[in-house]
Amino acid sequence: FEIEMNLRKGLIENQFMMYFQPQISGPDARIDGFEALVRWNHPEIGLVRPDIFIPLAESTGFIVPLGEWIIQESLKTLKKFHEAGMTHLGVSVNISSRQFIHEHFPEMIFQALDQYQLSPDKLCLEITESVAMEESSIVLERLHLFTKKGVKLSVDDFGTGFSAFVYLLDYPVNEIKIDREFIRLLTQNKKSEALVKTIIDLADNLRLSVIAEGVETQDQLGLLQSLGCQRFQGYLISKPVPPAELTQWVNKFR
Ligand code: G
Ligand code: G
Ligand code: G
Ligand code: MN
Ligand code: NA
Repeated sequence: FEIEMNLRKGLIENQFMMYFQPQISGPDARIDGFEALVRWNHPEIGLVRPDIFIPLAESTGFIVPLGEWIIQESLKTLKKFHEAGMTHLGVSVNISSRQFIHEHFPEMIFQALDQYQLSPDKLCLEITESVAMEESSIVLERLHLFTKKGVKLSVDDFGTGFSAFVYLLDYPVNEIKIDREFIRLLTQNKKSEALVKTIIDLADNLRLSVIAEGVETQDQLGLLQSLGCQRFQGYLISKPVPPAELTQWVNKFR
């Protein structure tokens, strides 16, 4: 209870911050978007990682107001780039389960896009495989709604849900994000290479875009390129950075 109070106080007192991690694509490695990643700068504890407070925010329902703030900050940052002429850039935002199925979630998203006058296809919602696969009519209904409106959908941590890939045939999603654990193992053994190749080919066959996350070395990048992957995110390119640094970064790699 006390921690929940702290989270709420944190939002009121502006202790949350958004960091952004560049995503690159194509042979000339241009930045085409960035993933929004929330941070909590606690006055006593210091920087608290989202792994710690997101599950708590989920279980208490605080994820709903926090999630709305995250969307606002992410679209505000994207809008600044669009106003500076970089209208090709998009933003990917992580959406947790409780948030995705919340009654007013779609309305909140469409209202925010409208407020910032951003095209829906410049927003990508990252949901985890377990949310995407949930046998719930509300999830499926919403995936269809967002797709109809042009909002992009990405399956995050792809491959960790031990899923039957078959759900991808029925679900309206645009992108899969290969989990960084597979990328970590990629150059270490042939089995993970085969697995990653299978995921990339599957995405190609289903006309889905594919992005590799957690790319840390030039070897991983080279191997992924040879396997047909064209979008990348990871420390090799840049760690998640605050908005001011993202601006410098984008200007350098535009
Ligand atoms: O930023 P970092 O790599 O430390 O993130 C750790 C975890 O927290 C990841 O699983 C990520 O998806 C999740 N996360 C980070 N930012 C957000 C956010 O804005 N919303 C939600 N729901 N999860 C987030
Ligand atoms: O679950 P999700 O994919 O949203 O998590 C993103 C997390 O991955 C963030 O916590 C981010 O800080 C982290 N991350 C981003 N790039 C790298 C990387 O190259 N290596 C590792 N180990 N983590 C990364
Ligand atoms: O030092 P840091 O871990 O942020 O650098 C990660 C990589 O990001 C660098 O090795 C470099 O390839 C790339 N990079 C290039 N310019 C910038 C920049 O202005 N900011 C950040 N964060 N990364 C950059
Ligand atoms: Mn993510
Ligand atoms: Na992930």
